[in-house]
Amino acid sequence: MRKNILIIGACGQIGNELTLALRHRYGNERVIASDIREGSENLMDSGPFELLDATNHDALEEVVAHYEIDEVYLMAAMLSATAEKFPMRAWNLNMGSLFHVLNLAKEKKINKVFWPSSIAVFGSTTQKEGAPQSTMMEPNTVYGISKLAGERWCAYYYEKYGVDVRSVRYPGLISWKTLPGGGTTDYAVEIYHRALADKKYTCFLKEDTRLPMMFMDDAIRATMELMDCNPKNLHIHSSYNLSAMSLCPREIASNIQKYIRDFEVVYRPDFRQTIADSWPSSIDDFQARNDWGWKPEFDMERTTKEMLAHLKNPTN
Ligand code: AKB
Repeated sequence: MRKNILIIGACGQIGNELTLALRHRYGNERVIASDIREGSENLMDSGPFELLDATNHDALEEVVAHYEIDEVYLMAAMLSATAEKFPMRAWNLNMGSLFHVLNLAKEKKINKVFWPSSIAVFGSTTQKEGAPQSTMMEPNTVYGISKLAGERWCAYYYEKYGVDVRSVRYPGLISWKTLPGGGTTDYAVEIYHRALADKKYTCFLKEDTRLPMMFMDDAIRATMELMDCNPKNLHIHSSYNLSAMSLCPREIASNIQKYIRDFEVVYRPDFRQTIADSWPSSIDDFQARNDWGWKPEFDMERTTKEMLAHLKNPTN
């Protein structure tokens, strides 16, 4: 099918890989990358790019009209750790951009929307192991509050205005192409970089802090599979729980030590420990498996092999 796609926040950790994957599938010219700053050469050189502030409604509307956009993937967001430092800026970016996109869909200027939620929607009153799809949700981070509010607005726009908006609650994402920024799960990427660079890492979470994690290839595939799914099969219009692994820093470190024997990690928890402690350690993604056949392919062993191989030789 011929369609034009806009990625907002294309230079971020997920946006970058998603843009490249969508360009591979739909053709470079049909996938328009946009961000508030320029990104990697790979992204900038492989197709159209627009400098775009996701909170600027008129600029967004202009890009949508100019490229005759059918689908928007709204990946711009301020993540959990940075959002604690700038609560109002985080709220304005995370919610303002979502309203702009949902309203364009309500006005039939675009047909379909993808918007990412997060495990941050859960809080300390949610059960720690196997957090269910529908459960007690009392997030106490700015980011988590914005994601939970966003989920409710997505469901509202679907129910009241028939907007086709799809979403997953991403766990911490492990990737080698683009660094994450400002998240609580960022340690799970930094640890691989430091292991290769100087065989030492100072981790900002305690060694036994277990959180839901996923390798980026799985996350991209999940996103594309959900967007491909026949709407009749989808029963969740807020956001789907999505799961692959449940890992703690000590486990990742000892997995890396299989390949880099003298790799050392010291643990110096900072303010991000409180955020991590409020999140579940694992997620029940039964509904995603049931509705659109979700199944992860990467476990910790495979993730570590991929991370070390690609970071050693990024042209692989
Ligand atoms: C973060 O740590 O803030 C993100 C997330 C879990 O949504 N990676």
